[in-house]
Amino acid sequence: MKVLHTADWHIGIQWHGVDRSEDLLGRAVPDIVDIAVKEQVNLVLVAGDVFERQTNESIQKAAQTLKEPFRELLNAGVHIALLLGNHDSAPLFQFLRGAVGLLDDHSGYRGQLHVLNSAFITNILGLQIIHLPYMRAEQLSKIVSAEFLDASSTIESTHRQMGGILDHLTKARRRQIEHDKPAMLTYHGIVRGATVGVNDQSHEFTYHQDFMLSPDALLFNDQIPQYNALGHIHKCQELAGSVPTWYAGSIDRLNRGEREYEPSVMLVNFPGSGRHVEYERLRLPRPTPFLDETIHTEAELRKLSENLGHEACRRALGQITVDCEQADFFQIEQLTYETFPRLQGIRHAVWRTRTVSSERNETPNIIDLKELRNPGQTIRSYITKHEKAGEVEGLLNALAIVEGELNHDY
Ligand SMILES: [Mn+2]
Repeated sequence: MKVLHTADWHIGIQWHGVDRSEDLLGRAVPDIVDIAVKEQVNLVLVAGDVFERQTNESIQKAAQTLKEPFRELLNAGVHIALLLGNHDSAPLFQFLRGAVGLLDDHSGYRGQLHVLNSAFITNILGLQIIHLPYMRAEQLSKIVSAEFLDASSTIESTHRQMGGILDHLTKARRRQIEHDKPAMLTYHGIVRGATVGVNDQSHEFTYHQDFMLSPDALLFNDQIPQYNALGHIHKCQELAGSVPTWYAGSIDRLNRGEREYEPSVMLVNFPGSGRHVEYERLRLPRPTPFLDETIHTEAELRKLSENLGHEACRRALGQITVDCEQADFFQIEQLTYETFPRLQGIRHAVWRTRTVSSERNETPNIIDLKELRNPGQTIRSYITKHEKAGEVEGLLNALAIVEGELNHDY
Protein backbone atom coordinates (compact mmCIF):
# COMPACT_ATOMS: atom_id res chain seq x y z
CA MET A 1 0.00 0.00 0.00
CA LYS A 2 1.61 3.19 -1.23
CA VAL A 3 0.45 6.60 -0.05
CA LEU A 4 1.33 10.03 -1.36
CA HIS A 5 0.98 12.43 1.56
CA THR A 6 0.50 16.08 0.70
CA ALA A 7 -1.24 19.01 2.42
CA ASP A 8 -2.01 22.73 2.35
CA TRP A 9 -2.80 23.23 -1.32
CA HIS A 10 -4.66 26.49 -0.64
CA ILE A 11 -6.29 26.53 -4.07
CA GLY A 12 -7.70 30.01 -4.63
CA ILE A 13 -5.03 31.84 -2.66
CA GLN A 14 -3.71 35.15 -3.90
CA TRP A 15 -0.47 36.96 -3.35
CA HIS A 16 -1.05 40.73 -3.13
CA GLY A 17 -4.02 40.36 -5.46
CA VAL A 18 -2.19 38.06 -7.89
CA ASP A 19 -4.15 34.87 -8.46
CA ARG A 20 -1.97 31.82 -7.80
CA SER A 21 -4.07 29.35 -9.82
CA GLU A 22 -1.50 29.21 -12.62
CA ASP A 23 1.14 28.10 -10.06
CA LEU A 24 -1.02 25.68 -8.08
CA LEU A 25 -3.39 24.22 -10.68
CA GLY A 26 -1.07 24.73 -13.62
CA ARG A 27 2.07 23.25 -12.11
CA ALA A 28 2.10 21.96 -8.51
CA VAL A 29 -1.06 19.83 -8.68
CA PRO A 30 -0.29 18.33 -12.13
CA ASP A 31 3.23 17.54 -10.89
CA ILE A 32 1.74 15.76 -7.87
CA VAL A 33 -0.62 13.80 -10.15
CA ASP A 34 2.34 12.81 -12.33
CA ILE A 35 4.29 11.59 -9.31
CA ALA A 36 1.28 9.63 -8.01
CA VAL A 37 0.69 7.92 -11.35
CA LYS A 38 4.36 7.27 -12.05
CA GLU A 39 4.98 5.88 -8.56
CA GLN A 40 1.75 3.86 -8.79
CA VAL A 41 0.50 5.00 -5.41
CA ASN A 42 -2.79 3.59 -4.15
CA LEU A 43 -3.87 6.68 -2.25
CA VAL A 44 -3.28 10.42 -2.42
CA LEU A 45 -3.96 11.97 0.98
CA VAL A 46 -4.38 15.74 1.18
CA ALA A 47 -4.05 16.43 4.92
CA GLY A 48 -6.25 19.52 4.95
CA ASP A 49 -6.55 23.00 3.44
CA VAL A 50 -7.29 21.94 -0.11
CA PHE A 51 -8.93 25.32 -0.64
CA GLU A 52 -8.00 28.74 0.60
CA ARG A 53 -11.40 30.27 1.31
CA GLN A 54 -14.92 29.05 1.70
CA THR A 55 -18.02 29.92 -0.27
CA ASN A 56 -16.99 32.28 -2.97
CA GLU A 57 -17.16 32.04 -6.72
CA SER A 58 -13.47 31.68 -7.34
CA ILE A 59 -13.38 28.67 -5.06
CA GLN A 60 -16.28 27.06 -6.87
CA LYS A 61 -14.32 27.65 -10.03
CA ALA A 62 -11.26 26.12 -8.37
CA ALA A 63 -13.29 23.04 -7.45
CA GLN A 64 -14.35 22.79 -11.09
CA THR A 65 -10.74 23.10 -12.18
CA LEU A 66 -9.64 20.43 -9.70
CA LYS A 67 -11.90 17.89 -11.33
CA GLU A 68 -9.44 17.22 -14.18
CA PRO A 69 -6.46 16.18 -12.03
CA PHE A 70 -8.81 14.29 -9.70
CA ARG A 71 -10.41 12.42 -12.59
CA GLU A 72 -6.98 11.51 -13.85
CA LEU A 73 -6.10 9.99 -10.48
CA LEU A 74 -9.43 8.19 -10.07
CA ASN A 75 -9.22 6.81 -13.61
CA ALA A 76 -5.73 5.53 -12.87
CA GLY A 77 -7.19 3.63 -9.90
CA VAL A 78 -5.76 6.01 -7.30
CA HIS A 79 -7.93 6.73 -4.27
CA ILE A 80 -8.07 10.29 -2.98
CA ALA A 81 -8.67 11.22 0.67
CA LEU A 82 -9.36 14.83 1.61
CA LEU A 83 -9.05 15.80 5.26
CA LEU A 84 -10.94 18.88 6.36
CA GLY A 85 -8.60 21.75 7.22
CA ASN A 86 -9.42 25.07 8.82
CA HIS A 87 -9.78 26.66 5.37
CA ASP A 88 -12.01 23.94 3.97
CA SER A 89 -15.71 23.29 4.24
CA ALA A 90 -17.54 19.99 4.06
CA PRO A 91 -20.12 21.32 1.53
CA LEU A 92 -17.27 22.35 -0.76
CA PHE A 93 -15.79 18.86 -0.65
CA GLN A 94 -19.24 17.54 -1.48
CA PHE A 95 -19.42 19.99 -4.36
CA LEU A 96 -16.11 18.63 -5.57
CA ARG A 97 -17.47 15.09 -5.48
CA GLY A 98 -20.30 16.31 -7.67
CA ALA A 99 -17.91 18.08 -10.03
CA VAL A 100 -15.88 14.91 -10.44
CA GLY A 101 -19.03 12.91 -11.09
CA LEU A 102 -18.94 10.77 -7.97
CA LEU A 103 -22.49 11.52 -6.91
CA ASP A 104 -23.49 9.45 -9.93
CA ASP A 105 -23.51 5.73 -9.06
CA HIS A 106 -22.09 4.80 -12.43
CA SER A 107 -19.03 7.01 -12.42
CA GLY A 108 -16.89 4.15 -13.68
CA TYR A 109 -13.83 5.30 -11.77
CA ARG A 110 -11.41 2.73 -10.46
CA GLY A 111 -10.51 4.91 -7.46
CA GLN A 112 -12.72 6.64 -4.90
CA LEU A 113 -12.81 10.08 -3.37
CA HIS A 114 -13.02 9.92 0.42
CA VAL A 115 -13.98 12.95 2.46
CA LEU A 116 -12.55 12.82 5.98
CA ASN A 117 -14.51 15.47 7.82
CA SER A 118 -14.90 13.99 11.27
CA ALA A 119 -12.71 12.48 13.97
CA PHE A 120 -13.08 8.79 13.15
CA ILE A 121 -11.34 5.80 11.62
CA THR A 122 -11.72 4.93 7.93
CA ASN A 123 -10.35 1.83 6.28
CA ILE A 124 -9.03 2.46 2.77
CA LEU A 125 -7.68 -0.57 0.88
CA GLY A 126 -6.95 -2.32 4.16
CA LEU A 127 -5.10 0.61 5.72
CA GLN A 128 -6.59 1.90 8.97
CA ILE A 129 -6.64 5.68 8.90
CA ILE A 130 -7.36 7.68 12.03
CA HIS A 131 -8.42 11.09 10.83
CA LEU A 132 -8.66 14.27 12.83
CA PRO A 133 -9.85 17.30 10.90
CA TYR A 134 -9.09 20.78 12.17
CA MET A 135 -11.35 21.44 15.10
CA ARG A 136 -12.28 24.77 16.58
CA ALA A 137 -12.69 25.22 20.31
CA GLU A 138 -16.50 25.32 19.96
CA GLN A 139 -16.52 21.93 18.24
CA LEU A 140 -14.17 20.37 20.75
CA SER A 141 -16.09 21.64 23.74
CA LYS A 142 -19.27 20.07 22.31
CA ILE A 143 -17.57 16.69 22.38
CA VAL A 144 -16.82 16.80 26.08
CA SER A 145 -19.04 17.96 28.90
CA ALA A 146 -18.99 21.63 29.79
CA GLU A 147 -17.75 21.10 33.33
CA PHE A 148 -14.50 19.92 31.86
CA LEU A 149 -13.85 23.55 31.03
CA ASP A 150 -12.95 26.10 33.66
CA ALA A 151 -15.16 29.11 33.01
CA SER A 152 -12.75 31.60 34.53
CA SER A 153 -9.89 30.58 32.30
CA THR A 154 -7.62 32.82 30.28
CA ILE A 155 -7.03 32.29 26.57
CA GLU A 156 -3.80 30.48 27.32
CA SER A 157 -5.33 28.08 29.80
CA THR A 158 -8.32 27.50 27.50
CA HIS A 159 -5.92 26.54 24.75
CA ARG A 160 -4.17 24.21 27.14
CA GLN A 161 -7.46 22.58 28.07
CA MET A 162 -8.53 22.29 24.44
CA GLY A 163 -5.21 20.64 23.66
CA GLY A 164 -5.93 18.19 26.47
CA ILE A 165 -9.36 17.36 25.05
CA LEU A 166 -7.86 16.83 21.62
CA ASP A 167 -5.21 14.51 23.08
CA HIS A 168 -7.92 12.59 24.88
CA LEU A 169 -10.02 12.21 21.72
CA THR A 170 -7.02 11.15 19.64
CA LYS A 171 -5.91 8.53 22.14
CA ALA A 172 -9.46 7.17 22.31
CA ARG A 173 -9.44 6.68 18.52
CA ARG A 174 -5.99 5.16 18.70
CA ARG A 175 -7.26 2.50 21.09
CA GLN A 176 -9.90 1.50 18.53
CA ILE A 177 -7.58 0.37 15.76
CA GLU A 178 -6.38 -3.18 15.27
CA HIS A 179 -2.94 -3.04 16.75
CA ASP A 180 -1.38 -5.80 14.69
CA LYS A 181 -2.15 -4.09 11.35
CA PRO A 182 -0.60 -1.07 9.60
CA ALA A 183 -2.11 2.29 10.47
CA MET A 184 -1.85 5.94 9.56
CA LEU A 185 -2.98 8.93 11.57
CA THR A 186 -3.76 12.16 9.77
CA TYR A 187 -4.34 15.43 11.58
CA HIS A 188 -4.76 19.02 10.46
CA GLY A 189 -3.43 21.31 13.17
CA ILE A 190 -0.37 21.98 15.26
CA VAL A 191 1.57 19.28 17.04
CA ARG A 192 3.60 20.63 19.93
CA GLY A 193 7.24 20.90 18.96
CA ALA A 194 6.70 21.67 15.29
CA THR A 195 8.56 24.68 13.95
CA VAL A 196 6.87 27.28 11.86
CA GLY A 197 9.64 29.41 10.38
CA VAL A 198 11.86 29.38 7.34
CA ASN A 199 14.89 31.53 8.10
CA ASP A 200 13.85 33.98 10.81
CA GLN A 201 10.34 34.45 9.51
CA SER A 202 7.27 32.57 10.56
CA HIS A 203 4.75 31.30 8.02
CA GLU A 204 1.60 31.64 9.99
CA PHE A 205 2.16 34.09 12.77
CA THR A 206 -0.92 33.23 14.74
CA TYR A 207 0.14 29.70 15.59
CA HIS A 208 0.64 30.65 19.22
CA GLN A 209 -3.07 31.47 19.29
CA ASP A 210 -4.02 27.91 18.56
CA PHE A 211 -4.19 24.85 20.74
CA MET A 212 -1.85 21.99 20.07
CA LEU A 213 -1.94 18.23 19.94
CA SER A 214 0.63 16.56 22.09
CA PRO A 215 3.12 14.33 20.21
CA ASP A 216 2.38 11.44 22.56
CA ALA A 217 -1.19 11.26 21.24
CA LEU A 218 0.15 10.27 17.79
CA LEU A 219 0.84 6.74 16.55
CA PHE A 220 3.97 5.37 18.17
CA ASN A 221 4.16 1.57 17.70
CA ASP A 222 7.53 0.84 16.10
CA GLN A 223 6.72 -2.88 15.70
CA ILE A 224 3.99 -2.28 13.09
CA PRO A 225 4.13 -0.05 9.97
CA GLN A 226 2.70 3.25 11.18
CA TYR A 227 2.94 6.82 9.92
CA ASN A 228 1.64 10.19 11.13
CA ALA A 229 0.57 12.42 8.21
CA LEU A 230 0.19 16.02 9.32
CA GLY A 231 -1.07 19.18 7.70
CA HIS A 232 -1.53 22.89 8.54
CA ILE A 233 2.06 24.06 8.96
CA HIS A 234 3.41 25.15 5.60
CA LYS A 235 6.91 23.92 6.17
CA CYS A 236 7.78 20.32 5.26
CA GLN A 237 9.36 18.82 8.34
CA GLU A 238 9.83 15.65 10.32
CA LEU A 239 8.91 15.54 13.99
CA ALA A 240 10.71 13.37 16.51
CA GLY A 241 8.96 10.13 17.45
CA SER A 242 9.22 6.38 17.33
CA VAL A 243 7.38 6.18 13.99
CA PRO A 244 7.82 8.55 11.00
CA THR A 245 5.86 11.76 11.61
CA TRP A 246 5.81 14.43 8.91
CA TYR A 247 4.24 17.70 7.95
CA ALA A 248 4.12 17.53 4.16
CA GLY A 249 4.15 21.35 3.94
CA SER A 250 2.57 23.53 1.28
CA ILE A 251 2.95 22.64 -2.41
CA ASP A 252 4.29 26.00 -3.52
CA ARG A 253 5.90 29.09 -2.03
CA LEU A 254 3.17 31.38 -0.80
CA ASN A 255 5.14 34.52 0.04
CA ARG A 256 8.55 36.15 -0.08
CA GLY A 257 9.56 34.69 3.28
CA GLU A 258 9.33 31.24 1.66
CA ARG A 259 11.64 31.99 -1.26
CA GLU A 260 14.22 29.42 -0.13
CA TYR A 261 11.57 26.86 0.72
CA GLU A 262 11.45 23.60 -1.22
CA PRO A 263 7.82 22.46 -1.58
CA SER A 264 7.56 18.68 -1.32
CA VAL A 265 5.32 15.66 -1.01
CA MET A 266 5.90 12.51 1.02
CA LEU A 267 5.87 9.07 -0.52
CA VAL A 268 5.04 6.43 2.09
CA ASN A 269 5.03 2.69 1.53
CA PHE A 270 3.24 0.43 4.02
CA PRO A 271 4.85 -2.95 3.32
CA GLY A 272 2.87 -6.19 3.40
CA SER A 273 5.34 -7.57 5.89
CA GLY A 274 7.98 -5.98 8.09
CA ARG A 275 7.77 -3.51 10.91
CA HIS A 276 8.37 -0.11 9.35
CA VAL A 277 7.07 2.10 6.60
CA GLU A 278 9.50 3.21 3.92
CA TYR A 279 9.24 6.88 3.13
CA GLU A 280 10.82 9.50 0.97
CA ARG A 281 10.53 13.27 0.68
CA LEU A 282 10.13 14.28 -2.98
CA ARG A 283 10.75 17.90 -3.91
CA LEU A 284 8.29 19.31 -6.42
CA PRO A 285 10.12 20.24 -9.62
CA ARG A 286 8.66 23.69 -10.44
CA PRO A 287 8.24 25.93 -7.38
CA THR A 288 7.41 29.60 -8.02
CA PRO A 289 10.47 31.84 -7.82
CA PHE A 290 10.11 34.60 -5.23
CA LEU A 291 12.40 37.59 -5.61
CA ASP A 292 13.93 39.73 -2.93
CA GLU A 293 16.59 41.68 -4.77
CA THR A 294 18.12 45.13 -4.72
CA ILE A 295 19.39 46.55 -7.99
CA HIS A 296 21.09 49.84 -8.79
CA THR A 297 21.29 49.98 -12.58
CA GLU A 298 19.68 48.62 -15.73
CA ALA A 299 22.77 46.50 -16.30
CA GLU A 300 22.24 44.78 -12.94
CA LEU A 301 18.63 44.13 -13.81
CA ARG A 302 19.65 42.54 -17.14
CA LYS A 303 22.19 40.39 -15.35
CA LEU A 304 19.58 39.24 -12.81
CA SER A 305 17.18 38.36 -15.62
CA GLU A 306 19.92 36.44 -17.44
CA ASN A 307 20.82 34.45 -14.31
CA LEU A 308 17.21 33.52 -13.61
CA GLY A 309 16.31 32.68 -17.19
CA HIS A 310 13.24 33.70 -19.17
CA GLU A 311 10.81 31.18 -17.72
CA ALA A 312 11.64 32.02 -14.09
CA CYS A 313 11.33 35.77 -14.82
CA ARG A 314 7.94 35.25 -16.42
CA ARG A 315 6.69 33.38 -13.33
CA ALA A 316 8.46 35.31 -10.59
CA LEU A 317 6.72 37.07 -7.73
CA GLY A 318 8.29 39.01 -4.88
CA GLN A 319 9.93 42.38 -4.57
CA ILE A 320 12.59 44.40 -6.37
CA THR A 321 14.17 47.27 -4.51
CA VAL A 322 15.68 49.88 -6.79
CA ASP A 323 18.44 51.96 -5.22
CA CYS A 324 18.99 54.76 -7.75
CA GLU A 325 18.56 58.46 -8.41
CA GLN A 326 14.97 59.64 -8.82
CA ALA A 327 15.72 60.64 -12.43
CA ASP A 328 16.67 57.08 -13.40
CA PHE A 329 13.86 55.33 -11.56
CA PHE A 330 11.09 55.55 -14.14
CA GLN A 331 13.16 53.84 -16.81
CA ILE A 332 14.40 51.06 -14.52
CA GLU A 333 10.89 50.56 -13.14
CA GLN A 334 9.47 50.09 -16.63
CA LEU A 335 12.17 47.61 -17.54
CA THR A 336 11.61 45.74 -14.28
CA TYR A 337 7.92 45.32 -15.07
CA GLU A 338 8.78 44.11 -18.56
CA THR A 339 11.22 41.60 -17.11
CA PHE A 340 8.89 40.44 -14.31
CA PRO A 341 5.38 40.86 -15.75
CA ARG A 342 3.60 39.40 -12.70
CA LEU A 343 4.82 42.29 -10.54
CA GLN A 344 2.81 44.80 -12.56
CA GLY A 345 0.15 46.58 -10.62
CA ILE A 346 1.35 45.35 -7.24
CA ARG A 347 1.92 48.13 -4.79
CA HIS A 348 5.56 48.38 -3.71
CA ALA A 349 6.59 45.25 -5.63
CA VAL A 350 9.04 47.54 -7.38
CA TRP A 351 10.03 50.46 -5.23
CA ARG A 352 12.77 53.01 -4.85
CA THR A 353 14.57 52.75 -1.56
CA ARG A 354 15.18 56.51 -1.10
CA THR A 355 11.49 57.33 -1.01
CA VAL A 356 11.08 55.50 2.28
CA SER A 357 12.20 58.28 4.62
CA SER A 358 9.56 60.69 3.34
CA GLU A 359 6.79 58.09 3.37
CA ARG A 360 7.53 57.18 6.93
CA ASN A 361 6.20 60.55 8.15
CA GLU A 362 2.78 59.91 6.73
CA THR A 363 0.17 58.48 9.01
CA PRO A 364 -0.21 54.85 7.96
CA ASN A 365 -3.75 53.78 7.25
CA ILE A 366 -5.11 50.30 7.74
CA ILE A 367 -4.84 49.45 4.02
CA ASP A 368 -1.10 50.14 4.08
CA LEU A 369 -0.70 48.03 7.19
CA LYS A 370 -2.57 45.13 5.66
CA GLU A 371 -0.34 45.25 2.63
CA LEU A 372 2.77 44.87 4.70
CA ARG A 373 4.17 41.41 4.24
CA ASN A 374 4.07 40.68 7.93
CA PRO A 375 2.32 43.49 9.79
CA GLY A 376 2.36 41.58 13.09
CA GLN A 377 6.12 41.31 13.01
CA THR A 378 6.50 44.98 12.07
CA ILE A 379 4.35 46.13 14.98
CA ARG A 380 5.99 43.64 17.32
CA SER A 381 9.48 44.96 16.59
CA TYR A 382 8.21 48.53 16.95
CA ILE A 383 6.79 47.74 20.39
CA THR A 384 9.95 45.98 21.48
CA LYS A 385 12.12 48.86 20.31
CA HIS A 386 10.11 51.87 21.40
CA GLU A 387 7.89 51.01 24.35
CA LYS A 388 8.86 51.05 28.02
CA ALA A 389 10.17 47.73 29.31
CA GLY A 390 7.27 47.28 31.76
CA GLU A 391 4.67 47.71 29.04
CA VAL A 392 6.14 45.55 26.34
CA GLU A 393 4.72 42.24 27.49
CA GLY A 394 1.17 43.54 27.90
CA LEU A 395 1.25 45.18 24.48
CA LEU A 396 2.63 42.04 22.83
CA ASN A 397 -0.14 39.97 24.40
CA ALA A 398 -2.73 42.47 23.20
CA LEU A 399 -1.24 42.33 19.72
CA ALA A 400 -1.38 38.55 19.73
CA ILE A 401 -5.10 38.70 20.52
CA VAL A 402 -5.74 41.26 17.76
CA GLU A 403 -3.77 39.11 15.31
CA GLY A 404 -5.87 36.14 16.28
CA GLU A 405 -9.04 38.09 15.53
CA LEU A 406 -7.79 39.49 12.24
CA ASN A 407 -6.20 36.31 10.97
CA HIS A 408 -8.31 33.73 12.62
CA ASP A 409 -7.18 30.91 10.44
CA TYR A 410 -4.12 31.90 8.55
MN1 LIG B 1 -4.44 25.05 7.98
